[in-house]
This record gives sequence, structure tokens and C-alpha cells, in this order.
Amino acid sequence: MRDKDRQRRRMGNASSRQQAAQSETPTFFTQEELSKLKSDFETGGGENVKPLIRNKMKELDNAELNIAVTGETGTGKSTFINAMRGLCSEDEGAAAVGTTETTMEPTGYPHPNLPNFRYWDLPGIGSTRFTTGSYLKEMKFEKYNFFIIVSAGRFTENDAKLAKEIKRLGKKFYFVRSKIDNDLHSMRLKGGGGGESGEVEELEKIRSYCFSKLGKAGFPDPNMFLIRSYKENMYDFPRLMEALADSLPSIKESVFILALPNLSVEIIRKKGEVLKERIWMLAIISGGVGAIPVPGLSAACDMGILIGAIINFRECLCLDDAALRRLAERKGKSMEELKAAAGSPLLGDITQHLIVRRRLGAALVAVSTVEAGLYFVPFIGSLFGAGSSFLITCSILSNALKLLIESSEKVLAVTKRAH
Ligand SMILES: Nc1nc2c(ncn2[C@@H]2O[C@H](COP(=O)(O)OP(=O)(O)OP(=O)(O)O)[C@@H](O)[C@H]2O)c(=O)[nH]1
Ligand SMILES: [Mg+2]
Repeated sequence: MRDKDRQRRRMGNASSRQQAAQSETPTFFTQEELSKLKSDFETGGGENVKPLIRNKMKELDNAELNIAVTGETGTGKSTFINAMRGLCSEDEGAAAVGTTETTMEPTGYPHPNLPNFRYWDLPGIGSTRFTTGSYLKEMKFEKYNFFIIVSAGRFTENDAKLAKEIKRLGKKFYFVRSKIDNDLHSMRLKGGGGGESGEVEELEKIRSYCFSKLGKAGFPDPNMFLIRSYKENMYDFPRLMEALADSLPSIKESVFILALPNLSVEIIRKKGEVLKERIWMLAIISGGVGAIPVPGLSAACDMGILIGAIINFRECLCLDDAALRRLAERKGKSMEELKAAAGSPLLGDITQHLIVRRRLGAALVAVSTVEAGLYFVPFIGSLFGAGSSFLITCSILSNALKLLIESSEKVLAVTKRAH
């Protein structure tokens, strides 16, 4: 059983906010590791637990995720991968998209800010280059964490073969029915169903048709999503993201969540939860060696760690310049407009001066361990006194994260209106 499930089960009927938060949020540590942390703390203090924390951070940084996107040729696999990475097909590093057979070799596309996270664009299974048998052999399915099978019309015999092979390997797969806009367009041309209710009816028709086709092919309860890759916040696209995130073990889930485009407030909130859990780990590493007293703050903090963490949060929340530029292009806006909407001083140069001037650590004394993002490990907060480097770092990073999440939501609101 996964750690997360085990943890949920152990929670029983617990009802406090703290316990609810703990059970809902991906946790990088097993219960055993947390117990060890606690006893190491009690015997040797902060220095004693740094190695375990450093190893965990390394594990997080090195966590690899390989997602294969497969299906028949021309169904929109490459377009889907670009949408997942927040890119247009003209952007540098985007997968080539075309009306003729385009992808010839499996190609890994890393996430712009998370190089160990890759979408694999596989050639189409119905292409001239491969028979079904050679396709299954040459695509080396074992190396992928899970699969997305894309279909643009009816699910075919080949789609079913792919799914059966993936199932045989004990891996998860998701059916994606792409180009849903074409179906709705055809419906309108035929003079069918008026307005929004007509669309909803047509989508339900397609959905139940796909379910029945997949059921007959031996997949009675399929994970199936209707999408339009050029409008990634419509139809089932956001629901697909959530389903994919939920299927992963906690460390990989956290990497996946951070790699998602900011399509909904829910995704931004989940990113916030994942980043929050890094705060106390950074705060433990930040104290002691390397820390310097900062004028204006009452304790010694490691400014390098603080600044690095804020820059990392910004990238994970798609607020770095490169991500904002790509988003502006996709939505027909200017980067300045998006930055103005975000309205945060944390989008420019992050300096010690800014951190002190913005008084990001000022609310420290009032910050409870829960508010400082410490509900995963409440015992740790209680081991450090108010004004300690640990709690100041937690407070600065929690406040910075809160500001950046608000900015992300403001940018989302502006770009949603652009649709
Ligand atoms: N209308 C519409 N067109 C789409 C959508 N997704 C992809 N397309 C178009 O479908 C065509 C094929 O898209 P690709 O992404 O190249 O398809 P592919 O599956 O990677 O093709 P191969 O690599 O040749 O197997 C392109 O002209 C895309 O612009 C969509 O959601 N809606
Ligand atoms: Mg392709």
C-alpha cells in the first residue's frame, strides 16, 4: 500500500484541521522517517537531522518521471505534449506538430524548469514505419511511469492493443479523446443542438460512446478524458491533470504537480501545498553553518537558501520571466500586462535588502506552526523558540510563498478572461 494511503488509514476518524491537512497533502516522508527525525532531534538537535533532510531534498531534486504519450498517428500527441508544457508549436523546444506523419522516433521533452521530468512523444502506432508487434517492442514500454493513449475519433483496435500491453506490464494508462472541438464544430455544421446545452449533450454522447467502445474492448471502467489541446483549461483537461497527479507515489506526485501548467486555482493550491512542505526542510538546513546575522532580522539566516528557495517557488508557480513570456504569447497578451496583474515585488531581483524591506519575516511571533506550514511535523516547530533562525526562515518562506500563490491566481484570472 502507498505511504499516503497508509497514512490516511492510520488517521482513522481524526477530525482536526491539522490532521485533515496532513492526510490530504503529499508527504515526502514515511512515518518511520518522521519518527527517526523526531528521535534524532531529541538526542542531537538540528545538526543531527540535517543529513536525513539533505538526502530527502536530493531525492526530490533527482526524482525522475517519464510519461509516454502514444496512440495512432495524427491524433494530436505532440500538440498535447506542448499544451502540457505550456508551449505553442512555434516555441523553442516544442514538439513538432503537423498534418502529415510527424514524429518518427520516441523523443523526450523535458519540462522547462524540471529537467528530470519528461514527456515522451512516441511515433503513431498506425504509421508506415511500424507493425503493431514491432511498435510494442521498439517503444520500450518498461521505461515509462505511465501512459496516455490519444485518440482523435473512435478508439481503435490499435488503441486496445496498446492498452492491453501496458496493462500486462502492470502500468497505468489514461485514454484521451482529443480534438473535441472538431466534433462540436461538425455538430454545429449539421445544424445540431443549439448553444451550451447542445454542446453538453454532444459531449455526453461522445463520452458514453467512448465508454461503451472501451468497455467492449475489455476496459469496463476506463480513465477517459475529452480534451482540446489548444484550449487546455476547457473540457476534461484540468480533470485529467488531477487524475494523473493522484496516480503517483508521493515524491513523484509532488514533482508532477509542480510541472503542471497553472490551469486552475486548484492546481495552484496543490503546488502551494507541495512547496510548503519544503519550507521546514530548507529552514533546518538554513540554520547553523553558513548562516549570517541579517540586519533587520533577529536571527542568523542563510540568505543564499532563502533567495534560492524564492526563485524556485517562482519557477514552480510559472512566474519566472520565461514562463510569463510563453504564457503571454499563448494568450495574446504582453509580459508587462501579466506582471502588472501579478502585482508582486517578488517577480524582480530577489535580494537580502528586498526580503528585509518587505518585512517578510515580520509576522513571525504570531505565526503558529500550522500557519508556518509545519503541520506535517508539528513537533519540529515546538523544538525551536520564537526568533530562532528556523522559525524566521519558515516565516519568510511561508510569506513569500503566500504572495507568489496570490500572484499566480491573479495571472490565471487575467489569462482565463483572454479565452
Ligand atoms: N482542432 C484541433 N486540432 C488539433 C488538436 N490537437 C492536434 N490538432 C491538429 O492535429 C494535427 C496533428 O497533430 P500532431 O500533434 O502533430 O499529431 P501526432 O499524433 O503527434 O502526429 P504524428 O506524430 O504524425 O503521429 C495538427 O494539424 C494539429 O494542429 C485539437 O485538440 N483540436
Ligand atoms: Mg507527433
